[in-house]
Amino acid sequence: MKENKDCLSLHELKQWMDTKWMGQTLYFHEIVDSTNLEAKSLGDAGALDGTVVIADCQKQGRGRLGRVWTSPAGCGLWMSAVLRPSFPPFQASMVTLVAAMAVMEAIEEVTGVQAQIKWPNDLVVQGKKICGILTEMSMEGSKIRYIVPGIGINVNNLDFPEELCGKATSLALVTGKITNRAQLAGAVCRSFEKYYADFLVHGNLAGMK
Ligand code: BTX
Repeated sequence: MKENKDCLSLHELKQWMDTKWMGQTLYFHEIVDSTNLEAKSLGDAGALDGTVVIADCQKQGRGRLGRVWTSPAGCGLWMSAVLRPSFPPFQASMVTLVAAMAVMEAIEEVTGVQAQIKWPNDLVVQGKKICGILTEMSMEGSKIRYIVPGIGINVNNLDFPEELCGKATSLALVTGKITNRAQLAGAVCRSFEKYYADFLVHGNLAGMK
C-alpha cells in the first residue's frame, strides 16, 4: 500500500471545501449513530441549505428499508447534506441520481477510478459496491421541508465483514493507494453543486453528461 495522507478532521475538511454553498456550514464527528439522522436533526432545527455532516465512524449507518450500512472508523467517507429546494416532492428522488453523478465524478477526479452507477442508488467498481446513497425527505404540508442525501463511500477499507466479501470493494482495494478522504469530500461537494444547479435549471437530468 503506497503511503498517502488521509487525515479526517474539521480543519482538514475545511481546507478542501472549495465550494460556493455546499459544505460551507460543516459538522465533523469522530463517531455518530448515522450522519443522515444527524442531518435530519439539523434540518428539523432549521439548518441552512447546503449544511453538510461528515463522520469518521457510524455506529448505526443505514441503508434502505432498514438495512445496515457498515461504516467502520478510519476508512470511509460517511456524509449527509441538508437541502431546502423549492421543487415539488415528485422530483426529490432525482437527488439520489445527482448525488451518484457527483460521487462518480469526484472519485474519478481524485483517484482516476471509473465507477458505474447501479440504479437506483449504488456505485460499483468491477461489479462490487463502492458507494451507497440513501436519500430521505421531510415534508411540510404538500411542500418539501428538507431533503437529506446520505452518501457512503468505501475509501481506505482493506477488508470487509464476511457477509460483504465478494459484494463490496473500496478505492484502496482498487487502486492500491490510500486516498485523502477530506479531498474526496471537497470534490463530492463541488461536483454536487454543479449537477444540482443543472437539475434546478432544467428540472430533469437531461443536461448531465
Ligand atoms: P442499500 O439498502 O441499497 O444497501 C445496503 C446493503 O449494502 C446492505 O444490506 C449490505 O448488503 C450492503 N452493504 C452494507 N454496508 C456496505 C458497505 N460499506 N459497502 C458495500 N456494501 C455494503 C445503500 O443502501 C445506501 C447506504 C447509504 C449509506 C450512507 S453513509 C452516510 C449516510 N448515513 C447513513 O446512515 N446512511 C448514509
